[in-house]
Amino acid sequence: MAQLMKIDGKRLLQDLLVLRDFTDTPGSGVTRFSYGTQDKKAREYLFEQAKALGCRIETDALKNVRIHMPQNKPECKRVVIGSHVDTVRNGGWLDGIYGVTGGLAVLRALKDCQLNRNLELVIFAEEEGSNFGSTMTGSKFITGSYGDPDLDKLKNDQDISLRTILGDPSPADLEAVRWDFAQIEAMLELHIEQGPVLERKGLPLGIVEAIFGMQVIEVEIKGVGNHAGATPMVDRKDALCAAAQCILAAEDMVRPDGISVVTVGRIHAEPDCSNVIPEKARFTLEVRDRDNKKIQTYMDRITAAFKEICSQRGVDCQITRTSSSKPLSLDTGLIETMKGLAEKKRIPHQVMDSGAVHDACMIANHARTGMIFVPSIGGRSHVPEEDTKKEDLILGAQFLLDLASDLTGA
Ligand code: HGY
Ligand code: MN
Ligand code: MN
Ligand code: MN
Repeated sequence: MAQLMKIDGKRLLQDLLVLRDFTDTPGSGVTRFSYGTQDKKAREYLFEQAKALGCRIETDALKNVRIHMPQNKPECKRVVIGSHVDTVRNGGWLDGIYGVTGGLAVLRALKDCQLNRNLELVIFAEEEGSNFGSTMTGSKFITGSYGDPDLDKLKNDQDISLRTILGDPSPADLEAVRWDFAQIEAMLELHIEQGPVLERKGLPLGIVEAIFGMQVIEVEIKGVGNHAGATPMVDRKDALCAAAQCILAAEDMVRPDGISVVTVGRIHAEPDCSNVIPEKARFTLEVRDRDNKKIQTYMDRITAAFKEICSQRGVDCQITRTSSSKPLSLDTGLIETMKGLAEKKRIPHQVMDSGAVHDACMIANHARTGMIFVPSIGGRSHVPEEDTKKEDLILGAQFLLDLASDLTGA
């Protein structure tokens, strides 16, 4: 019976088109930061859809959301389907939200077949880290890797802390954010691949076996500000030129044909005037790989090189680590189940890594976790051009439904 259940693909695509419009940058991608107006509108829309299915909705102090099938027996083990609704700035219309709407489509299909399943749909808050520079913030509080002190440490660009944004949650509120993993049968996340592999191989489905780890540092270089016209080159201590030399040195260190990746995504010079030699330069740098030792080795080499370059230039260099997550291999038993299901349904697929991090990384340390990928057109993501073929979006959600049905004993 369960295998005959079908995803309503039209509704899924309709949900995605409605949610795409909840953006602060209409016409240039989706910008929907956690705790902002667009985030609120997206949640209201999703809550409306879930309430129409009779679901019960709980929002915790971090604004993670748990959506329970009406007949969920609280004491029974549940399969959780989760992802995020927040985006990067000028991001795509599918990253995160596709996994949430795919999960909603599964709830709808079960409801249409009057099948009571212990299934829960979860929205993880602040997965992208767009507010505070720390990815997977909501799931880090769920799993206890973040706690009360982090509410003050995490501050946005306006220097407002997470604690202020959340209205100063009490220790009891934070305690209630923690999941009782004894109740979790498995966690599944449906996501776009965000890379080129599946499209290049012409495969509609990816089964994730390992998720890269990452370390992020913030580098602040302090030189001497001065007049751009009256200061001879030999007398300069230009913070931005020092930063530029550091950034290219980091890029040179990472092999172009290797797995490790290094990215400087944010940079800011002060006072940021065309006729003033920059006194300060601040930038972020992240290293990712599937091997934690490699990440550490690169990070050690890069930070040592930065110190060397800055001392030669006579400028000061302060480095702080802002966030990190360890590489993680997902549950081998669940991978085998997913491979078996794909074979049974004759879906061409491959087992693969994820260079992007996901809330699945945090949950997988506490419960069986599986990730399903669908191809990204042109292998692009975190940009307005992010897209996936409609038939692939529907196939991924159908696979999620069949997998969730198998796991919940449908
Ligand atoms: O950065 C990432 O990998 C994820 O999109 N937050
Ligand atoms: Mn994502
Ligand atoms: Mn993302
Ligand atoms: Mn002047």
